[in-house]
Amino acid sequence: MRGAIIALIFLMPPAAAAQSEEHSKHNMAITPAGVVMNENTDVLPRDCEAISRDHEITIRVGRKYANEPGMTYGMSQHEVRVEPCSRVSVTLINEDDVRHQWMVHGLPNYLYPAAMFHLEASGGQTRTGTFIVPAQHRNYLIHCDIAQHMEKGMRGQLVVGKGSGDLWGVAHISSNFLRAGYLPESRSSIVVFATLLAFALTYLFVSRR
Ligand SMILES: [Cu+2]
Repeated sequence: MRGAIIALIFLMPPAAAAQSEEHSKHNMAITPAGVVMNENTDVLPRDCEAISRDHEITIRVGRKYANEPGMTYGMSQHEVRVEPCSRVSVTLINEDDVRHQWMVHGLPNYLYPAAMFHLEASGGQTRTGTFIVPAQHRNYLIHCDIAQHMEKGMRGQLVVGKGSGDLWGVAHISSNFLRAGYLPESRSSIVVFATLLAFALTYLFVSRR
C-alpha cells in the first residue's frame, strides 16, 4: 500500500506537467471567472521597436447591448481603435448569466498561438487580459465564439492605425450591409459583382426587344 502511494506521488508530477505543458502552448489562465488566453504584456511584435502607447479598455457584453433589430447579444463598443505597437489591456465585463468571449483573430502566430488573443468571462464575471498589437495598419475580427453568439450580434473589429477597411456585419459600423454567406468578403468585389449583374440584365432586356 505504502509502495503504491509512493509510486503515485512519483507518477503524478510528470502527468501534471504534461497537462500544463499542453495548456502552456496556448498560455492559458483559467479561473472560475473565466479564461485569459495568450496574454502578452511585454514581448514586442517583430515590426515594433517599442510600445507606442498603453490602452485600457472596458467592454461590457450581454443582451442589454443588443440594440439592433434581430440581434440577441451585443457589446458596449463593437469597435476598438488603437495605435500601431500599442499595448491593449481589455477588461471584459459579462452582464449576462451565460458565458461570453472577446476574441481577436489574425495576430502574428509567432507571438500568439493560433493567431489569437482570447478572453472569456463566465456569467456575471469580469476578466482582464493584455496583448500588444503589431505595427501593421489593419482591421482584426473580434467576436464571441460561442455557438450563434457572433451571428446574434457579438461581432466587432479592432482597428490598428488607419486599419485596412471595415469588416462586414459589425454592429453600428457596417451592419447595414447584410452579407449572404456565398458572397465574397470584400466590398469592392461585391460592387464589381453587382455592376456585372446589372450589365447582364440590361443586355438581356435590350436584346429581347
Ligand atoms: Cu457570447
